[in-house]
Amino acid sequence: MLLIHERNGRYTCQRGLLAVFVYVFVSTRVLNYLKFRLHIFHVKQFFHGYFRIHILFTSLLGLLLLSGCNLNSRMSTFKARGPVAEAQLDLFYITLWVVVGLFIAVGGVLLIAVIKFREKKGDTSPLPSHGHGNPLVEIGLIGGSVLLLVVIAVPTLRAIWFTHDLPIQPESELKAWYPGDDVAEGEESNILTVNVIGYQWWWAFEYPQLGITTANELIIPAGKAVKLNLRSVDVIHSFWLPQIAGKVDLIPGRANYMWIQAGDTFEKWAEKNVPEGSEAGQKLAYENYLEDEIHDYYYGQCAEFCGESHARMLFRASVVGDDEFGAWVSDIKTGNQAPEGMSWKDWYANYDKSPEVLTGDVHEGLKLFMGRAKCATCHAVNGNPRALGVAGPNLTHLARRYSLAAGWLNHRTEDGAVDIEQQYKNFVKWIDKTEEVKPGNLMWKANGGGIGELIDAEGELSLLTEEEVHKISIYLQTLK
Ligand code: HEC
Ligand SMILES: [Cu+2]
Repeated sequence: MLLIHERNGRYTCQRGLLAVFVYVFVSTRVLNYLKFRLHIFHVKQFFHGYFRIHILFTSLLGLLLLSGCNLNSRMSTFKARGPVAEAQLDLFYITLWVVVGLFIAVGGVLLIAVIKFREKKGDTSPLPSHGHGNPLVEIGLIGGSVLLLVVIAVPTLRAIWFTHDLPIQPESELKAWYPGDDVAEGEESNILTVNVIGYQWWWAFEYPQLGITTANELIIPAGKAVKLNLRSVDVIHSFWLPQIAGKVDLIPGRANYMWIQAGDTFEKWAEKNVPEGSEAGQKLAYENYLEDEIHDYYYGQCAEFCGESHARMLFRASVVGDDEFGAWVSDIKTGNQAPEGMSWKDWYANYDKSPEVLTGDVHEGLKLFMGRAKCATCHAVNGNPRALGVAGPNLTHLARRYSLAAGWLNHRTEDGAVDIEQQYKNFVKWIDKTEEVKPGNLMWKANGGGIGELIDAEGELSLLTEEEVHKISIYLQTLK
């Protein structure tokens, strides 16, 4: 049970299998040791009993741990929610069935041979004759394997091409669905592009056609193809959003790309569902399909070991409707206001000349954010003209996000709201115990610039106090 509370089911599964493996390995070793070192292998009775318990225990352990393998989780590749993941899942099944067929054929022959030709009590007949060199069998086996390889190769190549080439889909072009009028010139006939940039241990998502940047929570429109340019600023990372698409690496100095799509286009959906009724009725049914099955919250993860906190380099994706997407873009552009409805100009006039008039947790939190705590040297908040840092995630509308620290701390309720109390706790935890939450991360220690290295006027280490952490967290909660 210890293992089964993990964040997204995947670890539980892997660790479960690992645990069974380790148990079997270690116990066989121990058994061998006892047998040969202590010369007690003649005590047949003992081992007979032991083996029974051994097998029983292994199976029970295996079953218990496998029950943690949730094929229905937000990270399950068996619950494909878009054409790319579907193509990959289909390929998996084709390969699986071919291999299962092979297993049954080979295993069956072996089983028959073992049973039919085994030595019976009092059997004195000579060994059965060997039959190798039979041309029919030899050619048949070669031909059979070639055929099976072709059966696997054809769909594999087709899937590789399908997932590699950007799809030609007029309904995915920005001009066909994007509700705003702020698309960069010449981009209207292209599909939405997101630059995914891997950092140790978080993700930046830039939308160059729309002029915005966000971090760790990707927002994409339902039913539209999206191009992802995959870049890394440090080491190799790998973008993996299991329900939407398989992994592609982000390699320094190499321009990889992929396309993803959450949900089918109308045409594809209609093909699968053979809809009846008027066109308007069909469109409505299609909208419902997007709403019910595709608008959702998806889990992703870096899938290439990239250093100390690799295992905590997750990300999330929200798939939303076209209008919601448009509204989100314009909100990110507008950015966040200064506290209590002040203009940034007024706020900074006070901050520069008489900061003591800015009182209360929110103002004081912001003063710390801009000043002593140095948050703004690494973080940008759109709207705030002096928060322009780029070494860390962009924090615009941070309080609307459902997670923190690249998906590691979660504050989303089951029904899709932000859990305000949990969010506060997560902010405090992250600022106060950054290093514990994500070992080695570059916010805590960054060549003297991190918040684990703050110094006072005398040059002595002077970490943020509990009171200061509280104020900053209260301020962060206003970034709605
Ligand atoms: C030296 C640069 C640096 C400083 C200074 C810094 N941060 Fe960070 N911050 C980062 C980096 C890098 C990350 C990503 C860490 C990770 O997930 O591995 C981060 C992550 C975050 C996140 C999580 C964002 C997300 O999208 O999940 C928050 C919130 C945050 N920082 C707030 C602050 C606050 C508040 C301060 C000031 C007290 C601060 N940071 C100071 C670099 C910095
Ligand atoms: Cu990584």
